[in-house]
Parts: sequence; structure tokens; C-alpha cells
Amino acid sequence: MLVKNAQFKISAVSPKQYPTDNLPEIVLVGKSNVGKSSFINTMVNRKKLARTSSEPGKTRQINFYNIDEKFYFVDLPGYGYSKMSKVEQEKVGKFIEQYLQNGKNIALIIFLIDIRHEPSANDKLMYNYIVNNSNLPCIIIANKADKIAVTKVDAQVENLQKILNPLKDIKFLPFSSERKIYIENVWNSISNFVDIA
Ligand SMILES: Nc1nc2c(ncn2[C@@H]2O[C@H](COP(=O)(O)OP(=O)(O)OP(=O)(O)O)[C@@H](O)[C@H]2O)c(=O)[nH]1
Ligand SMILES: [Mg+2]
Repeated sequence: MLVKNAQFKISAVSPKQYPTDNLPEIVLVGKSNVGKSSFINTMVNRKKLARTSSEPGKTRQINFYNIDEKFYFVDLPGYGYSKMSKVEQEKVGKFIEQYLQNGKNIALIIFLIDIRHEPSANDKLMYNYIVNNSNLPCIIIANKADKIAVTKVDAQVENLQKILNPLKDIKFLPFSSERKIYIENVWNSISNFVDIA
């Protein structure tokens, strides 16, 4: 898919500020620094639509991006950034929880993990919440695939799938914002859940 018009809509800190136009929402969930904001930029082919940083904890609010008036990409703050103050971590945790529990327009959760590492304890908690408790549709992206050899990508994705997902039928896909590869695969997978045509 070729995005024509991606626009920042609002940075929300409370449900009152979420958009009210009822467009479907595709939300990025994952630990801090895993590449959620970069993922949005890569998918819409814009360098700086969503703000990114090599320092974890860049995204502190819930940012909504209107994509061709068809859906929102929703950029959540990441969890598990240990250098963030306890108060700030709790605030971020509350934003995430409120959004996911509120989300009547959530059409798809894109859950990002790092292809190189075994999912963290927080990743496992989040995965469990999404898959077993929330009933929200979900796909898993194993990000930063450029960091391992191309020949090992498929095996590593399978490995992560075995760790997180032994019983469920959930799509796992590799991705790399650095190398801008696997983008079409991800759009195809998204199109199974959201009308993006
Ligand atoms: N090598 C590589 N680096 C990536 C990739 N995606 C993101 N990064 C880098 O990882 C760092 C964090 O990226 P962000 O997109 O800001 O991560 P985030 O998940 O939005 O982080 P928070 O906003 O803190 O939750 C940046 O330095 C990115 O350039 C990728 O696919 N490959
Ligand atoms: Mg971010």
C-alpha cells in the first residue's frame, strides 16, 4: 500500500482527547526502544512523522496519526524503561492500560518485540493481556531483523513464536525499519483486519 497523506492528529493524555470520528485504530504496543515510532514512519514512508530516539522513553503520550482518512496509527509510549522515574513509569502504564481498555475503535494491535532477544517479563505480561484477556485482534512483529543474518530470520521468528504462542494462531512477521524490508508483508497482514484499500 502507498500512503498518500499521513497526518498527526493529537497527542492524548486522557480518553477525553481521543479522536471522536470513529476511524479504526491500528495501535503499536511494545517495550520502550523496540521501534514503534520508527515502524509508523517506515510504513507511511515519512522520516519524521512520529518522533523517535536512540534514548528509550521518547514517546510519552498517545499519538494519533490519521492515515489517508481511513484509519489511525496509534503510537503508544513503551513500557519497561528502567531509567524512567517510578512516577513516570506508572503514568505511562496507566495511559497504555486506559487506552487498551477504552479502545472501542481498536481494529488491530501490532505488538513489537526485538527479533534478537527472548521476550522480556513485561513482554510476556503484555502478550498475555492482549491475547488471553483483551480479545483484541493482534499480529506480532519481530523488529530489527537487520540485526541478524538474513538466513537466520525465519528460524528466529519461528523460535519466538514457539516461546510466546504455542496454542494460538497468531501471525508472526519479521520487520526492519533500518532496511525498510518486509513492508508489503505487513500491509498484507494488516489488510486482513482493517479495510485499507
Ligand atoms: N537497527 C534497527 N534499529 C531500529 C529499528 N527500528 C527502530 N530502530 C532504532 O531503535 C531506536 C528506538 O526507536 P523508536 O522508534 O524511537 O522506538 P519506540 O519503540 O518508539 O520507543 P519509545 O517511544 O521509547 O517507546 C532508534 O534509535 C531507532 O533508530 C530497526 O528495524 N532496526
Ligand atoms: Mg516511540
